[in-house]
Amino acid sequence: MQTWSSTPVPRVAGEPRPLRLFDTAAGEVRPTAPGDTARLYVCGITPYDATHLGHAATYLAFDLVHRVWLDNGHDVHYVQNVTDIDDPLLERAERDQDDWVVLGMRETALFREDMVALRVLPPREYIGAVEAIPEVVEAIAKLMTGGVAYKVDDPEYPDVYFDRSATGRFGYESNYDLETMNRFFAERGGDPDRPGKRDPLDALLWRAARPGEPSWPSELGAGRPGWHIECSAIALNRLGTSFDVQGGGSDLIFPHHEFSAAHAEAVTGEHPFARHYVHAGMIGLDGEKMSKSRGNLVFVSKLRAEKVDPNAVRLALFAGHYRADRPWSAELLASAEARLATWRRAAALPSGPSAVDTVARLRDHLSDDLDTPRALAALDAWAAQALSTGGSDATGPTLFRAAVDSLLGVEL
Ligand code: 5CA
Ligand code: ZN
Repeated sequence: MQTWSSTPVPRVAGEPRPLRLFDTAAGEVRPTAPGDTARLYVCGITPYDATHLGHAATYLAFDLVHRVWLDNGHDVHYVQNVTDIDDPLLERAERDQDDWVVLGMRETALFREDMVALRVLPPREYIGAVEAIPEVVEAIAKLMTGGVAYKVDDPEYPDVYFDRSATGRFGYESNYDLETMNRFFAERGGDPDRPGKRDPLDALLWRAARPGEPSWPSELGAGRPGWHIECSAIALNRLGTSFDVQGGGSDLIFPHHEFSAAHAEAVTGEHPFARHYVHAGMIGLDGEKMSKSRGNLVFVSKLRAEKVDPNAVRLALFAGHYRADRPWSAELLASAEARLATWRRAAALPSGPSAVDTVARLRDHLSDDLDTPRALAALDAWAAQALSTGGSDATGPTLFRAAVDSLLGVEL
């Protein structure tokens, strides 16, 4: 699939700091330790509706990971998928009498436009589930050979499932107890009551063709991929095993990332799938998680149509910590717009205070598990000083502007 374009990110003077991130599996903030090439996988959208501010917040958090690694001199191999075949897409197409392929293409195109507008650096590889079907089938075939994937005993619909006990480590990524796993599995697309499974928590790998549903011929029989194996195969085939960061929103901790890891580790025999599992908090509106199923959505494209400055959207979402569940509100946007205007006035001054220490603090805070609230406070302090007492350093405003652009992705 086509990725999207962006302007290059210039290097900013000063010393970079190694990036530390909270790892869900370890339950603590740990340093990332990429080689020359940092390897990042972030779960992409299911394109049955427009991108809302919850999605945007998650991609913006990982955009900061991307930018901090670039600042640290790494080449970043960033892979993202698009779940362009799955139940929600088929259900929406059916409801709206639309073609699921056209729906997916339309919403994916809109997502790319939204990401460009929000100045999100593109992944190097942007891969659709449909185009990855041959890789998914190959991975499932390996699991079948290893005896950890099985067909249910149903002559009509011989779906293929994954035996969750395959690696002996199931649960290491989420650290959830069985009761929590059961709850989230049922809530988030699992099918605990499907007859014929070895264990209610075993996850679907390959769904045998049903009348009226799209399907692809394969050695497993005609069908379509399950959800978790899609991300295992796409990530493994491009990043290899033990890549640096697997990312997504916290609603993907279980079952999605637990199973993506378990599938991949059962395919390769190697642990871990990813060295860090990093999760962004949920953006809410009016006291509830923003979600397509609840319908309480603020779309990025709608804000763009209202001529809201995308740089203000970035600042509004960065005003809270990426891991915190936090609400979107008109007040949040208004205060981000005010901050943006202040920073712009300060950056336009012919001279100001030195920005060297401010940029060092910006790097310190971002490298400390993307602490954007403190990063923004450090930048506020420079802008306030520049506008009140001024300064004679002609490089101050230019360095301030360059660092805000490269590290936060905000154009002043
Ligand atoms: N296609 C799958 C991942 S393989 C999927 O979850 N798609 S999605 O469209 O439902 O979500 C895309 C990304 O946005 C995921 O990382 C998800 O965790 C994140 N996300 C969804 N809702 C919110 C929200 N309210 N706040 C923050 N992130 C969210
Ligand atoms: Zn995924």
